[in-house]
Amino acid sequence: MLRIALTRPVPSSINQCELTHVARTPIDLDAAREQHAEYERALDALGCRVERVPLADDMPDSVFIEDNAVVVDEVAVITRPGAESRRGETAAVADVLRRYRLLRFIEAPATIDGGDVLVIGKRVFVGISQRTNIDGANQLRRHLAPFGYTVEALPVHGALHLKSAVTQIGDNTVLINRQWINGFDDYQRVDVDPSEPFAANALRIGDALIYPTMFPRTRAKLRNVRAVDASELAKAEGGVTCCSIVLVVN
Ligand code: CIR
Repeated sequence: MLRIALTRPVPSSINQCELTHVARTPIDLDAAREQHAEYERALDALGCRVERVPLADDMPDSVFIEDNAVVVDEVAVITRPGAESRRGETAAVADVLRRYRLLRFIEAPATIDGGDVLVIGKRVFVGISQRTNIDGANQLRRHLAPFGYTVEALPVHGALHLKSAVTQIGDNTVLINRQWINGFDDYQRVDVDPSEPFAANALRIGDALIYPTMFPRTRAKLRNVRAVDASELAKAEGGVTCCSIVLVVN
């Protein structure tokens, strides 16, 4: 079993990124690139083979590759991102994923960002957000149902994406900000510290978590953490799940 982590370099246009809930502050390109490199080293240290999709320097949000595809063991569904400025990102990601998976495509008028999709076993949770609409959830269901997945749509309030509000941190455990999302009562829930509303985004690799240093209070509740400084990319409203697509190949 091999884990591949697809990443994409930080473009020099990142200061033109989309922003929804975060006020624009200057992003230091060198610092962002150094943090991204640290993130790739963390993936490597946790056993992933890091594979880079070519730089898209004129696409400000292209480093946030998670939004471009939903990948499960059997298929990769290429998204149609909710922000029009991001729709050009997907073609190069599809070209790489084609090596590893059967491809399916979300078509207009549906929109969906990978950040709105949380896969836990055969249950797929889709956040209905400013980026992802009901058509997006329904098309995803049609693509995944043949492989035994169920798709559950739920509204996201106050957060950019579902995975800003909840991520999986153990087989049966989620990290959650209940101000932004309801449900998940079938799981053990670890609440973010109330002073750290953005702290629910953790990237699980095997039994370990890649997790931002910025949230020390919530981090104290977590086990087996590999901490990374993700503060510069956070200014572009990105978290740790957004910067990779992790897939297993046999
Ligand atoms: C955007 O607004 O699309 C980017 N600035 C941030 C995307 C973050 N992606 C994610 O959480 N999956």
